[in-house]
Amino acid sequence: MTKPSLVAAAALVAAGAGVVAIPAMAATKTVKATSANTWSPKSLSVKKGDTVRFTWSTSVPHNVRKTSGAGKALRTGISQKGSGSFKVPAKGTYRFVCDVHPGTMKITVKAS
Ligand SMILES: [Cu+2]
Repeated sequence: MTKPSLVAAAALVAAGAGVVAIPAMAATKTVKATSANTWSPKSLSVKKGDTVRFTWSTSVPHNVRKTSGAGKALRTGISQKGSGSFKVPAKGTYRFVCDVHPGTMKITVKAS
């Protein structure tokens, strides 16, 4: 190989590397139950592929249930201490509630 062709090959490799999409690292976002029987935060923005993890450890029992959005169902048992995780499969809007406190413990998760 002559030197010019090496340079051309290197340029091609560099150009190719530029168009390869580097997947973003999937993140886990945590949502916690508060003593006021709300989720904190009350709304959340995530990326497709992220995991939303709900946790609670309070004097009052809770659970988490997905009420809308794509993907698998999520419904945990009701207990004073527990958790539930949902991997967001696609862009869109997802809603979750606690069945014990559906009026106050609801959260909208928007995935982009
Ligand atoms: Cu609750």
